[in-house]
Amino acid sequence: MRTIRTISDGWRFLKAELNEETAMQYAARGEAVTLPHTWNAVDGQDGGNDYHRGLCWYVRELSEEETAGERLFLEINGANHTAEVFLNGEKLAHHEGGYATFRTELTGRLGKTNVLAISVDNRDSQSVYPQKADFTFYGGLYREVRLITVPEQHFELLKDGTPGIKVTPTVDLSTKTAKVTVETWQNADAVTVTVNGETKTVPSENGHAKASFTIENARLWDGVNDPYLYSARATLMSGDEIKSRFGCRVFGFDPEQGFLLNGRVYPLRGVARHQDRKGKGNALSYADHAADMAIIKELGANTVRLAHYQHAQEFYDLCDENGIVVWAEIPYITMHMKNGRENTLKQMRELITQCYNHPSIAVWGLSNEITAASAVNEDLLENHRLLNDLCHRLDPTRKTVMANVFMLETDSPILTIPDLNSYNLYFGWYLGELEQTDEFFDEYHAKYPDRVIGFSEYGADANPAFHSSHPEKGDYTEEYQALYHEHMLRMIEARPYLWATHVWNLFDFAADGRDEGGKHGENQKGLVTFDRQTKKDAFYLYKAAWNKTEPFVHLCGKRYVNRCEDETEIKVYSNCDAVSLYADGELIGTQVGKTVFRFRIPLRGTHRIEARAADATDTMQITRAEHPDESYIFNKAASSVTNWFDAEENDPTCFSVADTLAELRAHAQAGAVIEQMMANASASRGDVADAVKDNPALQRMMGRMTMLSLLKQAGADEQSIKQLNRVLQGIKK
Ligand code: GCB
Repeated sequence: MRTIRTISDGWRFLKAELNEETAMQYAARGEAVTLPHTWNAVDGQDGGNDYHRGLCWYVRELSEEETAGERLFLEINGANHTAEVFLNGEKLAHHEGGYATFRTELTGRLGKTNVLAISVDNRDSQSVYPQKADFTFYGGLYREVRLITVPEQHFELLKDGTPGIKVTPTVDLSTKTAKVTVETWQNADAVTVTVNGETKTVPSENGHAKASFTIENARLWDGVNDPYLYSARATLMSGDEIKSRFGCRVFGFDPEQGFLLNGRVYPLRGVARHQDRKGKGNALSYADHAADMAIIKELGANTVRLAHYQHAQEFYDLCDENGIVVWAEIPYITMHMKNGRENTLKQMRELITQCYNHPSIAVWGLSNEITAASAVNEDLLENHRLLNDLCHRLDPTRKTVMANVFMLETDSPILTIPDLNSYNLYFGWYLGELEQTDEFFDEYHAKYPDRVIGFSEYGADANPAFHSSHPEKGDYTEEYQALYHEHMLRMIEARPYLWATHVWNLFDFAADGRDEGGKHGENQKGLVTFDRQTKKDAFYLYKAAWNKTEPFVHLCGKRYVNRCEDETEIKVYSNCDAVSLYADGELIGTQVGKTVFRFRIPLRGTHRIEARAADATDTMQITRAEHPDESYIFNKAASSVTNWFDAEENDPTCFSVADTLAELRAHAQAGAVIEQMMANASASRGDVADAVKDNPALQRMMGRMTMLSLLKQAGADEQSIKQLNRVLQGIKK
């Protein structure tokens, strides 16, 4: 018999860099905490990039009952970043990497009384990933900690946090037959395995056993349509038993057709998810995970990129059950560390070993934007080759992929390493114009017709408190985010070859180093707010495009109540092909179309607006305001730059900041001014600026932008822009 006991309560937490002896000595004075726990739930989310990164202790006494049984193992499902386990002062384990499960055996080390002390450390490191990334590295024992008791003869528990059972289904679509191989690891002579009602006993050689089954007429795991799960059970004579669910499916990737599920074209359209939540950090309950999955289902997505690290097993389970195809990855991100190679390989080994059986996982992500702050040198290439080979060795059934940063040249040798390609592009947000995304993929696809390409990240920040009838890049309004995604949705729909697309991000998440868009410490690219309470308009755009379950209609701009204009646009998102709009009970009009429906209505006082499509309705109230509602505007200083410039009379025969970078550069004198200014700016911006400088494709893109929009994006103040404009106005065209 195997017993699994979650030990959540009774822990003492010491936020102090002590040695284990002192930690145990002072444990009683520690704060009483319940797991899961993080010490950064508050300071990791409030901005300032000053959250506590240190070594802390969790100490707990184990009761006699808890330590009973033949063999006793401790299972830790997530300790960020590095952990050490001590039992009665003796060090039993050291684990590097904050997102995978690891176990250690306590048998033979137990005394009369038993004190468990676990140090968890999220300090800077030269060798454990992640170290540089746009999210908070919450420290803590933030997932379940369990005690597992097994008989003397038992399934393997230690190696890379293995579940002890590996199930490989191979499906022949023409005959609908699945060959299922079940492998187990144990210290016994034989194993009894049951799959789909058939039981076989097979010998174990050198601790490894393999049993094969055939399922005729297999019911496929068919994504959101029918995520059917089988189960495999393995038992030993001793009574130890383990189970795993699995799914019979075939994933295909094609440079023209994109993704195929069970032989048919099945475009992967969805979102990326960071696991954290407002007020809780990464210390989540099952209910939190389930609530996130319910939002993915409501959206109608069929894929999720579980970024940027291994997520909780509960979440991969939810993906299996709901038919959501997963991109899984390790936190090899932003900056390559020359001493980090071993850690990337270890995190990948753990990810694959622990997640192999999940039918929802389609690809292993080797890295994310790894060239953002590192050059493509031999060490980085070698690291990727090793990771890629490791993935193929441990799992020949799945493909590998990387999420590349926009400034990585498309002819970079690194793109030839993984099986599939994918880019994170933020044109229309950080830099450039929306259409440059379309151009990027068109050029890429034309240049590399044999490569499978995807869109691994795109998004724009929005604070649902901010609104505008003239949304523009950088204003953080809900309306700009919606426009941004309308463009991207059209762009994606016109390019069926994109094997997967993932909105960055489903939820706002903590990046304690950020301070923008009216919030401290948050990346606000979510379609839903950090507390999961507010779905921004862009959420409903995708719902209208993807969720086909029932007629649905959404009125945009519900939070944009006070509108200072005589006429206003009412935008409706719907999955129906006709939408009628009513103002104060009167029909304004009916429009036939797809996803986005636009109406204009005159504004006089307060109006009740209603949209109807099939039997779905949505209502809101808006008001004609006398004065602009200041609470809708973020950063008045920045927006006044635009106002100031629009009002300025420039001499059109001379250069100005309204000219594009390329126009300015083409002129000797104006070009010299710009080069000088850019050199000064990039001196203070390090690696990224360097990478931009050396990248001709990016230079071309920037060339098409006006100097004013480049300066605004770089955060230039009004005075410097005026100054430059004055200089340029002195140069005849
Ligand atoms: C990226 C990164 C992601 C960031 C995102 C952003 O490309 O991969 O981690 O959060 O951009 O919002 O800047």
